[in-house]
Amino acid sequence: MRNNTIWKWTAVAAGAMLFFGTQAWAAKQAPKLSEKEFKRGIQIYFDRCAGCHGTLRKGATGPKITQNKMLKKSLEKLEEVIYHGTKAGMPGWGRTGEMTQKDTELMAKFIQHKAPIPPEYGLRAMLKTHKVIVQPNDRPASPQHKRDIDNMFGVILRDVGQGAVIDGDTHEVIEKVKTGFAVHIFRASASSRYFYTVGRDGKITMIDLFEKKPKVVAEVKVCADARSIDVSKYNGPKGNFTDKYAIVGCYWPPQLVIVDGMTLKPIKIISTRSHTYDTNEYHPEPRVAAIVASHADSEWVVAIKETGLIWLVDYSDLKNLKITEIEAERFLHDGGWDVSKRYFIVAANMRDTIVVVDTKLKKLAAKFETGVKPHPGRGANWIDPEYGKVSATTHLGEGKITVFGSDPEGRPDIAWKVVREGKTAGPGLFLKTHPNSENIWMDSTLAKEEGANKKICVYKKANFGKEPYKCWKATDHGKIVHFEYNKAGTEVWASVWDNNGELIIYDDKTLKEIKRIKGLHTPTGKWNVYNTVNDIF
Ligand code: DHE
Repeated sequence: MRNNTIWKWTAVAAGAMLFFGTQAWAAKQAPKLSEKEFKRGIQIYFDRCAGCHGTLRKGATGPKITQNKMLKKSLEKLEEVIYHGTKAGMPGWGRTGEMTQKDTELMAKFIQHKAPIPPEYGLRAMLKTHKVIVQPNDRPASPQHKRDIDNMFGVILRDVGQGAVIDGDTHEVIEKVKTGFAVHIFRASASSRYFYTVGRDGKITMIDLFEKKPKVVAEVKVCADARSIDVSKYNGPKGNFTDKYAIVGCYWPPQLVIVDGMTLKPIKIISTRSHTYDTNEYHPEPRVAAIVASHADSEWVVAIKETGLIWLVDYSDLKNLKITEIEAERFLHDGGWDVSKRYFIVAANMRDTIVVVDTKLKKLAAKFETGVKPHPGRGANWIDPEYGKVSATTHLGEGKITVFGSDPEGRPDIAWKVVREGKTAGPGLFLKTHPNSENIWMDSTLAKEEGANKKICVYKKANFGKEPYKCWKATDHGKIVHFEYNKAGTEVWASVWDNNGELIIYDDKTLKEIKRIKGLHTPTGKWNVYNTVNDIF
């Protein structure tokens, strides 16, 4: 027994020596960087790399790039990868002009250093940033304009830290408001009155659409790095929670933050640090990916990327919080609802898998492979003439759209099975449709061939072949990214993403261009109020 204990301790000591020895070796090998260069490395890593590789560089959508692994590669090799990108999907930051040659050299050296661990971010720090610009009681009781709020669009102007609110009827930019840096998504409140935005810097803003011109009425920074936000939507026997709370999903620190839905005052922080669903290994950085508000109960459906868990967070009693933990798949990312709004469909992109959760039974419904790195955005749902209710995803890793059955009650034979596949103009990010449309639109934003990321492809629901019905070059500058329909489902809006950005508005029936809204800096995602509140896609 005693011998056993001695052996155990000897093994621990030997392990520790090996570990610290490796650390010392690593520190010795790391190329020299001045304090100023190291700080610049931290900033560039946060802006360009952390989203895919993780703050602690343990890997997710991109591979693990820890110091020990990077020290085994030459600086020349690392510079080449950072400058030119890889076939596996890493962007060529130098090639696209987003990093200078000098920065790629700096970053090659930076990743041969140990990943600096950013500080935690708690309630006290959050409260210091909290501002209620217009108190709820001082806000107008009814709209102070004649516009149709339901047909307004919120548009991200990514690199200038702004959001534009555009009138979907007149196509007029009503107002540009200050938001967090590189806002990732807009979500409309359940009541349609507010837009909530979340910046990559973790700042959230609440925009009141009743004001004469859309106005930020509250803001707070709740994370150092974030991507997702949603509101409480439940109104039933447990009470009326419409817009009572909002929830923010942080990348760093890895946590969920629940805030008051009317003032954004932070109420509760829930850490997501836990163990991977399959190997039960502790993960120090499980980042929060997509969040949606359940239609079946007082719950948010929260996808936790690195642990592969989906949490159903019940907001009906925050003092006695209940979380249902569903084992799903690792590296969960983006997702949305099927047409019945019972099934949450989300990509586990690095496992080439789509995961489906039944929010009524609160259980995993299915997992199946679709292609290389599925990326549905919020997805697309329609009625296929042969297969009935179907849903679809595009892919980050290949130019492919995959269509699968999504009606377990009506067509159990093909539910959560791939029924169709088609080509797109290249690896893409988003697809979109609308119940009143005959078409499905998709981008190829990540395509590397000359000009392919400037294309739009459209498939016909009634005649879905192996090739798109039509693909065309939509712009001679920037890249095409993301689509949104107007409320009636008659127009499709596409973003041209660059510093001289614009929105192209198409007639969905004829696929003809109606208008370009110019003068928008780096427009990316956009959300129509009605379609967002009602989860129409
Ligand atoms: Fe996104 C959705 C994370 C890169 C534009 N993006 C999401 C969601 C997550 C996410 C978790 C789901 C939020 C939800 O529904 O609650 N995105 C990430 C990343 O980690 C990644 C890969 C790298 C990063 O550092 O951010 C990344 N995303 C991008 C882009 O490069 C895009 C095109 C422009 C940008 O802002 O950086 C981009 N992501 C979007 C958009 C959505 C989105 C427009 C929402 C789509 C929708 O229709 O709702």
